[in-house]
Amino acid sequence: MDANQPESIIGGKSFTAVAVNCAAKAGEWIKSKMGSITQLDTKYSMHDLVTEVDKGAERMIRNLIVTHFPTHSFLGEEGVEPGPEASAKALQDKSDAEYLWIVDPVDGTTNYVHGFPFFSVSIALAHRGQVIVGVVYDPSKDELFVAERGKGAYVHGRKMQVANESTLSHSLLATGFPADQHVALPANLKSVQALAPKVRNIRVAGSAALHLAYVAAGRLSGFWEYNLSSWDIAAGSLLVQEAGGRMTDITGESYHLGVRNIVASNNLIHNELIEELQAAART
Ligand code: 2AM
Ligand code: CA
Repeated sequence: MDANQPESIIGGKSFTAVAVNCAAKAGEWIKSKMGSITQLDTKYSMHDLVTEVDKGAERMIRNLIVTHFPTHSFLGEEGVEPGPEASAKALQDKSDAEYLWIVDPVDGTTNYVHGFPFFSVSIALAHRGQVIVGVVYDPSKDELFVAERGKGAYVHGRKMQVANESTLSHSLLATGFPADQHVALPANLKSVQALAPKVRNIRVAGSAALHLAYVAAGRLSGFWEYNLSSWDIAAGSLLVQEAGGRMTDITGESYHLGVRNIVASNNLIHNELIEELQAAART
């Protein structure tokens, strides 16, 4: 073994193996609990739900990660107070971490509660602020999306490649309706109104992480959403990049963990998509 090789490379395989193991275990458990929710709480607003399953799944994932990597840091949605300020501060507080696991135990909780089978477990590992492993697991379809930096993105062993649409008019996009009813929701409704006539169609399926995995898999040409948190995006960002896509914020700035207004695409439509989003924001 080369002593000069960074630990991220030496340990790369086992990091990914642990991430996959956590996602698979938590995903199976989440699925087994579907339809048996006894307590439903709201967080930031009546649109922002949390269940005992979100909390239990995060505990399960955190325990597994701590067992394998006791020196690593952990940022999970359920360990942070609700609301955008608390999310941003929690990430800022961990900005010195060498290795940081960023976890959303159930991305798409509203779907989960309603039995709409589009939710996921999202697990990322960042090394000095850069995502090096991203895993998104969809227990409803038993689809596991995995990316390692520099090694490609795979769904059940098949290499993923983003879609090849080169214009918005041929594109299938996805977005999300934010929980914040005052600023982010009206802003995104303007975007939808501007883009809907210009694209093939728009889907709003309710899990940002899974939408990003679908961009990576070439099932969506692009995705945008406002006011997301690091745990909604981190794992999916690497899937998209490793599948040949592009990740920026709405101004075109390259993706980093602090980005909340995310634009993901197959690269080919990216500039056109950003121009339309910015034009809509000016109206
Ligand atoms: P969640 O299910 O983990 O909360 C749906 O548009 C997307 O927005 C989902 O990824 C959902 O993640 C996320 N989301 C829901 N409420 C949110 C909030 N208050 N702040 C940020 N993201 C939220
Ligand atoms: Ca969640």
